[in-house]
Amino acid sequence: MMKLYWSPRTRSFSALWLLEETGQPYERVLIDLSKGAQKAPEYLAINPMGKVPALLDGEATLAESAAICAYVAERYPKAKLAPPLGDPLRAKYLHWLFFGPGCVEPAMVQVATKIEMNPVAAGWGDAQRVFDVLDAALTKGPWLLGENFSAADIVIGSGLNFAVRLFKMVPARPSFDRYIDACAARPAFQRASALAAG
Ligand SMILES: N[C@@H](CCC(=O)N[C@@H](CS)C(=O)NCC(=O)O)C(=O)O
Repeated sequence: MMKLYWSPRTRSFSALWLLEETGQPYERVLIDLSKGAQKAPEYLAINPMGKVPALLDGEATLAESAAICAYVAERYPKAKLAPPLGDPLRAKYLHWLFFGPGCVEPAMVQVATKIEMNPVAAGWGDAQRVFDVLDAALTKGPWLLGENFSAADIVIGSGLNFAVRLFKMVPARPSFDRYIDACAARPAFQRASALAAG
């Protein structure tokens, strides 16, 4: 059985939500950040970054929340959380999956820290552009791939939920509200939220 190393109220949320979407059994292993458990040598052997989440699956280990979402979506194809190889929808799936850690995450950090960067040099441009692009992509919906919900929605939906609803770092927009509401209406999201509340 897969083991998810996690902690409440952290970026573990997307991995939790995705595992709940698969309906597969998995074990949660709490890493107590307040006690520094993330720096224990046994945990650093799983994720040398000393951060949650991380996943153990037999002999395989990985970290980085978006990578865990991609891995688990491929591991359980019956859950239909990733377009299969050869499906043209896979192009947009990968685009949005990488847009999460590559653009949304640094844009959120930029909003929180107010650090100014040269937008030509910064891979995400600037926060305004990232949220404008997401706004346009989400205006049609219901999901990033149209009618097909995917792991990319879990990565982007978790990030937007944190940025717009939980931390109110990014102003709400009609497309964000509709999308976050659609994410939050999913039973797996609700189960993950209950777990993540600690
Ligand atoms: N890029 C990582 C970021 C993970 C991350 O920053 N986790 C934080 C909690 S939200 C953490 O474990 N912090 C503990 C520490 O740095 O000591 C991912 O997406 O999984």
